[in-house]
Amino acid sequence: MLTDPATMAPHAEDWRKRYRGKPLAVVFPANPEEVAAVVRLAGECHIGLVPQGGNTGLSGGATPDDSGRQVVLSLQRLRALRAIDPINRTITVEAGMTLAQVQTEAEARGLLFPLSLGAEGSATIGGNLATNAGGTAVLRYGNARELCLGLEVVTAQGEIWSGLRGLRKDNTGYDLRDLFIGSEGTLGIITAAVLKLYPQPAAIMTALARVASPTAALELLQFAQQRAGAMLTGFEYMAAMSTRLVAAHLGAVAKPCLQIIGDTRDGVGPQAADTVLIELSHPESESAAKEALETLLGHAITQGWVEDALVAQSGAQSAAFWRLRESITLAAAADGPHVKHDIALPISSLPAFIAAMDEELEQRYPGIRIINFGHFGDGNLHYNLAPPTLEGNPDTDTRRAHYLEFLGLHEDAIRRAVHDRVMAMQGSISAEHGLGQLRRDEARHYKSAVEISLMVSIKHALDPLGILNPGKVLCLDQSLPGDRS
Ligand code: FAD
Ligand code: 2HG
Ligand code: ZN
Repeated sequence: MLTDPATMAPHAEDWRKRYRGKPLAVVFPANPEEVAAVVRLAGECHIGLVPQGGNTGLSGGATPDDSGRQVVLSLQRLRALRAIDPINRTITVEAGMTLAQVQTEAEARGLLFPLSLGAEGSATIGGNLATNAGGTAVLRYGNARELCLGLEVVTAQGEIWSGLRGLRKDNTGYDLRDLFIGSEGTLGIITAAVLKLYPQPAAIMTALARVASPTAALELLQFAQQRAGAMLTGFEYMAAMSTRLVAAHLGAVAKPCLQIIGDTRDGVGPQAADTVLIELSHPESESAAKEALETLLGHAITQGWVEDALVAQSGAQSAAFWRLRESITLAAAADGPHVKHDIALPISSLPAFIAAMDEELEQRYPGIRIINFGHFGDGNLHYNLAPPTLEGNPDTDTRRAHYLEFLGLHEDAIRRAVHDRVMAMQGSISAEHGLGQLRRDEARHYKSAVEISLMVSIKHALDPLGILNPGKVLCLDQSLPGDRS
């Protein structure tokens, strides 16, 4: 247990350093029984518990408030591999095991755990399930929910529910597993999970393609799905501004990709362009995978959807393409504060949304930088927005102050404009990062009174004392919304 503010500091703020709380303590139980004992004690003392895994969440869900009355409950010591069944293709791990470790354990047995995201070295399986994480392979394998067969959960009463079943089918009443998945630590504490494994594909081939427009990207997606079917395992979109930021802040990462993304630093080479990263996984061979990808891109070039493309010639080149994609968040963080969005839309609406939203924001906020990228194949965009840059070459502090001033004036209006359009187009304001504290009130604004009331009823039934992650997802102090019914 930690109680010293200095040693608690890394657990008291989120990855983006947007939220900082004042925990009473940070506790590190070693097994489910100890987690249960902590929960019972918290119930007796009416202390809020904030579950925390790798603390890589992007919605402030794992950050305590500043009341000094919340305890961070870290799952990091629960990291055992409990069982693996290669025939049933399941792995049972404790919640604090990192996603990368689960991937490694599967790989060591010739199997694949397909969940994949930029923070996988630190993010934990418990956090992945609590947020129902998505990432870059949802297109083929689904999100965290679809990769989980069973759970072990400590309830708000401090009891242990063992639902560690490795079954593909189980219709025996209410699905408690699915209730806990995506509940962001507000209904129970996940201590272990049974996860689905897949055969390793014989070959994985990636390509980077300059696309003429979001419409062209959609044409390419449709064609790739039609041609490659289940072999299409990744389809990521990066609008020019996102790769431009990587080139500006992480030049070495962008360098191997400049032929496609454009040399954005010295004006030499092609102009910055929108790019798509495509991944095919082939059950037979590398040559078959390469041929399939080259044929697909050849057709796309003939059709004018793709202007230029590079098929990775080695594992290292493929890794370089993925590094570009996964560095956008880091480059944007290095650039400074910005407004993050994690929206989902019907895939068919993506080009129309991008065109209309870009136009509206550019008109309202001249110079605004649209860092739009994401899991295009899932209809999930990270439509992030950074303030206009300052003229000249200001030092970091001046730039940061300018950005903060812009966001102080406009952040709420920008968020509302984006979310209003998303909702008008039958989308969602969070595809994969969850509500946490960042989008809690936005969700309340858009969801119907019926939906909020059902969510409140579930929360009251499972956590009547309100000790699990208070203030996240739902605000129980507020009356139900009357603005939408
Ligand atoms: P934490 O941040 O510790 O917690 C997240 C939430 O889950 C909190 O509400 C917390 O209270 C709760 N929680 C944590 N553990 C438990 C538990 N055992 N039981 C109950 N509740 C718990 N996310 C995506 O979906 N897709 C991406 O592609 C993606 N890429 C990312 C890239 C970067 C560079 C970064 C920094 C983040 C990215 N994320 C992405 C967000 C983040 O990595 C995921 O949300 C991840 O699933 C969080 O795992 P964690 O262990 O860090 O959870
Ligand atoms: C990704 O897809 C992550 O890279 C992070 O979900 C998105 O930085 C973001 O907004
Ligand atoms: Zn994402």
